[in-house]
This record gives sequence, C-alpha cells and structure tokens, in this order.
Amino acid sequence: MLESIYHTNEAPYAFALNQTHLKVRIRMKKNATLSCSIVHADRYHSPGTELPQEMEKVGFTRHFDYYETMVELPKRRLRYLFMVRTREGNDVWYGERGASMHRAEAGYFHFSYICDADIPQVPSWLPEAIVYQIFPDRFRNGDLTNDPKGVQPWTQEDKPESESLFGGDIQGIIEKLPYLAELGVNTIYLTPIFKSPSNHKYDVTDYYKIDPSFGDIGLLKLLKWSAKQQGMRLILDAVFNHSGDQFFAFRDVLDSGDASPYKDWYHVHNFPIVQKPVPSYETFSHAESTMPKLNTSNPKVVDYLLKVARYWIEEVGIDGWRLDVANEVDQQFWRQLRTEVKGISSELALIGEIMHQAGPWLRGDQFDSVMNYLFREAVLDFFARQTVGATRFLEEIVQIQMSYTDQANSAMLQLLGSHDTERFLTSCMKGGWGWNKTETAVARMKLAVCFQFTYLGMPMIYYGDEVGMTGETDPDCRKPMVWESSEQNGEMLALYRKLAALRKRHIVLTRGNFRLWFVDEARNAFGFLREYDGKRVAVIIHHSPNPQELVVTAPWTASNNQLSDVLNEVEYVVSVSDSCLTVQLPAFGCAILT
Ligand code: ARE
Ligand code: CA
Repeated sequence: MLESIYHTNEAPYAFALNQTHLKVRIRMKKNATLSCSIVHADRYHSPGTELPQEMEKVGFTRHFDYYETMVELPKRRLRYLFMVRTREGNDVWYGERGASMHRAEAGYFHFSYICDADIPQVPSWLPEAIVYQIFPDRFRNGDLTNDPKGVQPWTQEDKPESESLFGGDIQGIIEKLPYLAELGVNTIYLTPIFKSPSNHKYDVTDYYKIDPSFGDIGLLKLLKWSAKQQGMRLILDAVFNHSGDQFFAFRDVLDSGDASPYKDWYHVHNFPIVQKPVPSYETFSHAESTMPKLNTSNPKVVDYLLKVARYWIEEVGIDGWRLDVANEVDQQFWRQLRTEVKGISSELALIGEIMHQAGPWLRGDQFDSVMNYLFREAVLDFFARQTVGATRFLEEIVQIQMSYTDQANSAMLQLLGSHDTERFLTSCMKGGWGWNKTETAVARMKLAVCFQFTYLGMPMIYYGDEVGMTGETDPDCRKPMVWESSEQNGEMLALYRKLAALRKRHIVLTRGNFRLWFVDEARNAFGFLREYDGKRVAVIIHHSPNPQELVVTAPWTASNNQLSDVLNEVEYVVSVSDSCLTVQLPAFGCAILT
C-alpha cells in the first residue's frame, strides 16, 4: 500500500481554517490501514521534537480511505510527517520524500506559514443560503405592457422552443416574493437580465441596461429592496466569457474589421471577419456566431468587465455574481475579479459555473462556490437512475467532498437540475424499475430533496421543481411556471417548505460537518451525522420501495435515550440494553433525528 499513500502540502490536502488551525488530509488504499497519525512540530523547533496526533478516518471512496485532522499551529508554522499503521501491523512513514519503512527516509512536509491572505474564506451567509434559481422570462409575467413581440400564452401545453418568449419579468418576481418567502428560500439567483435579443440573454448587447422586456434599473432596485425586506439576497448572472454579437465592441469589429480599435477584444482568426457559415473568430461552444469569445487577457477588456461587475454591486446592491462558462475564462481574470469584488465587501458571493472538477478555482483566490453538477450526477445515479446502490453513492459524495476545502464544501451550490438540464422529476420518471415508475418518481425525488437539504452546502431549487414541474433538457426544462394550485404538486411543495424550515431551525444542518453513520447495502439505506458546536442531527435515507424496520447502533448516547424525528414528528426510544435504535421507515422514507 506504500504507493497508494497520498498527501501534498496544498489544498485540498492541507489548508488553513484560520490563522492558527490547519486542516490536514491524507488518502490511502482502502481497508489497508489500522490507524494514521500526523507527527508534527513548529518548523523552527529542532527535528525530533515532533509529537504524534491521531487522525480520524472520515470517509472512503471506491478505492481509497481518507483520514483528516485539525492541527493547531500557535506560531502558524508546521513541519510534519505521517505515521501509518497497516493492517499487518507495520508502521509506514510518509513525508515529502515519499513513503518508507524508515522514518529518516521519509523527510518532512512543511506548511511554512499561514498567511492571512491565503486563508480560504467564503461569505459568512453562504452555508445558510437556500437558493432559488429563476429564468426570468418563465417565472411570472407581472407587467403585460413590457411583453416582447410574439409572446406565447402561459400554458404547459405548447412546448417551449429555443426562441419562445413568455413575457416573464422583474415585476412578476416582485409580486411573487411572498411565495418565495413562504417557501423558505433566502437567496434568489436570476439568469441574465441585461439587454439582449434572446429569451435567455446569454448574448449580452448592453451590460449596463436591463432588458426592457424585464424592466429597468429602478425596478431591479425595487426587487433588491423588497427581497431584503423579506430576508432574501439577490445574485445575478455575469456572462464574461463572451458578449453578444450586438455588443458595441463586436459591432465595431464587424463594421471596421482590422481597423477597429476593438479588434483585440476578441479572438479573430483572420480578416475580413465573417459570421457565416463558420465564424472566423472564437465563440462560445462550437460555433455560436452570436456569442463571440471575449479576450480576457486584454487589459482593456478586463477593465471593462470589472467595471460592469462593480456597477451592479454599487448601484443596486446585489449580493454576488454567478459567473457563466467560468472554466473557459483565464484564472488570472477571475483572480482580478475577486480582488475587485471582495475589495467592496468580503460578503459578496462569487459562484462559478463549472460542471466538472473545480479544484483549481476553489482554493480561495477565485470563487467561493461553484454550481455543483458533480453532486447532481451522483444524486441522479442513486435516486433517479438507480444505477448505483447506497455504498457507491456515498463513495461518490465523499470523493467530491474530499476534492475541496471545508470552506468550499460549506458553500457549494448543490443542485438537482437547472435551466441547462433535464428536470429532476423527469429523470426520476425515466429511471428505475420498470413498474410503478410514475408513482414512485415523486417519492424518489422527495427523498433526493431530503438528502439535498440535509447535506453540506447551499441547496438550490430550480424554479418549479418545488411544485412538481417536468421537462426534458433545454428548452423543455424552461416551461412557464405553474401557478394554479390545482396543477401543483402540493406534497412536494410542503416537503420543500418543511425542509427549508428545518434548515433554519437547526443550525447544525447548515454549519455542521458531515460524518457517515452506517450503510446498509441490502436495504439500500444509509445514515449520516451533522455535528456543530456540540449539537447533532442524524439523518437516515431509505431508498427502497418497501417499508422496513431498521435496527442500527444509536448515533450517540442520549441522556434520556430519546430521539425525535423532526421530519415526520415521531419519537424513538433507544434500547438501553444494546444501545440499538429501531426505526420504522416507510417506502422511500427519510428520518431526521435530533
Ligand atoms: C441553444 C439552444 C439549445 C441548443 C444550443 C445549441 O437553446 O437547445 O442545444 O443552442 O448550440 C445559452 C442558452 C442556451 C443556448 C446557448 C447557446 O441558455 O439555451 O442553447 O446559450 O446559444 C457547456 C458549458 C456551460 C454552458 C452549457 C450550456 O460548459 O458553461 O454548455 N452553460 C452556460 C449557461 C447556458 C448558456 C451558456 C453557458 C452560454 O448556463 O444557459 O447557454 O452563455 C457537458 C459538458 C459541459 C457542457 C454541458 C452542456 O456536461 O461537459 O461543459 O456545458 O455538457 O449541457
Ligand atoms: Ca411582461
């Protein structure tokens, strides 16, 4: 197992939590170790003065076990190596020179100094955020007078096409703030609202104007103000990877070609510039001619975009940005954006749109969070597609978690779907056992939502998911919001409200760490604990179509041997003789025990 041991002195294997505490993680071959300790001292103390500190096994993935601990560094400096006890009872030493049976050969890792500026920090409100994503054209039409030409009736019958317009607007969102407050969300994220010819507005014409079919800056200010009255924050979508082809700078390049002062704002392959049949410049995706890619290594472009980011924060007081196509823009640009934005306030949120592994962007110098599509994939596999069992699901969840710092994990935007994907309920209806698909689809989605709301990070609700909306991928997932209560799934809505309320009531559900409690592969069930500041919650997820009685070791010793399930409002008694807990779980049931 020597070759399987891995650690490095940077995130996510070593990262500061504050000026004097360092989180240290190490990975090794699964089931090959009995224990692991970190042996450490201040870097300036003489070698040999290191003391061992036992690490905790915090999780496993398909092939690896992970151990973690928090080391206190009164002087901010650390020298360390690891001592791993193998199943065979041998001691292996592991330091910057590698793994060895001899301590002297292993060398030492150094975490040289915890510099203030390098401590990863996320806005303090992110772990408590419950985010509601709105695609403005489809949420609520609050003002018929601003409707663009060709608006379709607000019904579910006609499938939305790529070009469809439904007339939703900012006034509609303001009107529905009480609905959102009652749902329990505290953060609204709007996909782009700046002037643009499309319904989605990812092809921006003017970064300083609200699209007239949505409203104007006055109305956005009113939205921000009204949301604040209801305790809600507002996040907007920034499209900085590309502009629209109607954007003034690109128009100028189209008009003046090589002579345009804006020609270096883009990546033009050759002049004369052509849009069709194949654009002679870099674009978003394959050849989206209406989305020319901006050259963010041009300081003028950087300056322009940073001013845009600043403007909406200062003028309207928005609480952060979601950054479109974040993984295709240079990281140097994102660092500059962070400096600019955090210079205004460290409480402003920066959330990247990165659908894959996002480690490089989440080390504290670029984003606070990303839209966690990897989480969505894992949840889809287990709850919707049912292609994996409980063990494999947890392995995937742990793998994602172990690739980020604690700070990033606490702020990750956990989504089941978005305006770019099939809706989660639709995936549940397609996946799974051949029988009873439709009936169990809702139950399976509800169970997934229970997990989403009791796990780390910020749960995100894609508008309409809470009332049982269905839809294939873009554009079908963008149907107009269902408002008639007779057409809404009331049980789904009630569950979302309940979970949002529980998250508010139990701080441990937002601030607590995550520890596996048990996995029962045969019953396709698992349990985990969230712990914070002496408070604890235990969650059981039971993904099976049959009601079952589960007997598990009590998650902790309660003084009165009583546990309350705050989701279903039942009381359980822990058997004193064997400290076992017997829980009655309905089909696709969840229990949240305090
Ligand atoms: C339009 C049509 C679509 C059609 C497409 C074809 O609506 O039906 O398939 O054109 O070109 C915006 C609009 C879209 C529009 C698109 C192009 O919202 O409706 O599609 O512009 O005009 C990748 C990127 C990721 C990006 C997705 C869409 O990495 O950044 O593709 N997401 C953002 C926004 C989108 C937005 C844009 C970017 C453009 O959230 O809404 O699209 O500004 C795998 C890959 C991912 C890939 C993903 C695609 O997971 O690994 O990298 O994401 O598939 O789903
Ligand atoms: Ca309207």
